[in-house]
Amino acid sequence: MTDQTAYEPPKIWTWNKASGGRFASINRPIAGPTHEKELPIGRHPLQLYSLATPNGVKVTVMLEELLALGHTGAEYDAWLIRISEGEQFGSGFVDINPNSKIPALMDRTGPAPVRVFESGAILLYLAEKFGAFLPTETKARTECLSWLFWQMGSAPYLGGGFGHFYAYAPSKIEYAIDRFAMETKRQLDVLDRRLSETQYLAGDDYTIADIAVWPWYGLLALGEIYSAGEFLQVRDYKNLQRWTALIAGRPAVKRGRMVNRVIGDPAGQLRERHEASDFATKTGDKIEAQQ
Ligand SMILES: N[C@@H](CCC(=O)N[C@@H](CS)C(=O)NCC(=O)O)C(=O)O
Repeated sequence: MTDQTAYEPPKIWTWNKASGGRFASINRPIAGPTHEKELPIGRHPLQLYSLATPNGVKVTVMLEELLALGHTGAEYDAWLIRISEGEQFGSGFVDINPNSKIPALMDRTGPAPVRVFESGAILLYLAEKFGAFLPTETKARTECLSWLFWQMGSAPYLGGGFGHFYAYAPSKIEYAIDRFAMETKRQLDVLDRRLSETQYLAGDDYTIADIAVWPWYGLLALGEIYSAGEFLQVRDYKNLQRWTALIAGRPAVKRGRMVNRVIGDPAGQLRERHEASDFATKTGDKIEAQQ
């Protein structure tokens, strides 16, 4: 490892060494596919290619919420994309998301398939398609979209900034951890103050804003990402804690969290989801018991 305090950037950056740290093996400075690989297609109108990271969980929670509301057109196949094995760089995946990141959705409902990438765009697409979890009145809709876009702009500081330097970087750099812990706590305070005024982020109703924010900031508030609950003193944010618990209790959130999950308690892992009944019959513990 280079001594970070002594590092002088060269005139031109070149990709000549592994950066170290978790996920270093999948990082590249170029886009595009690395290999030919078609994606599987199941029998439902919606085909999701994902993994149960916070960005992936937003979409599976949304789909489970839509199904719980009775929207049968939201039936979906959720295929696993193992990002640590570079599956996001397969040609079929890149055709759906040129940015090579999960989640990616293909809507095959109509004669011409529609691709959607970026989790916020997927939530908005589904909310508009089914007329759910997005207010129609201008002021309320705008508030909802403001929080949705807040999440999309803010979470990279939490994940790519704080989470990366606190949990994944090969060495602990005080400057970087301080900078991003400061920003993360500020963001937690933004949410806590907002949730002192309203039940949900956009107002009285549960919307795609909550569905986008919860898998990042709710899970952080529960101490479930980056093992950072104590470090960031997340219990202090009382209104955030109230909202986090409220959403964690929703059955669709519990199901959505299980889809495309490959870590943790086997009973909480549904690696691929093709039918609603898979939650009862195909979780990791059931598969292990059959072997
Ligand atoms: N802004 C994107 C971010 C998606 C994203 O960062 N996905 C990560 C997992 S959470 C990923 O696929 N990483 C693989 C890679 O960077 O190669 C979204 O919200 O959809």
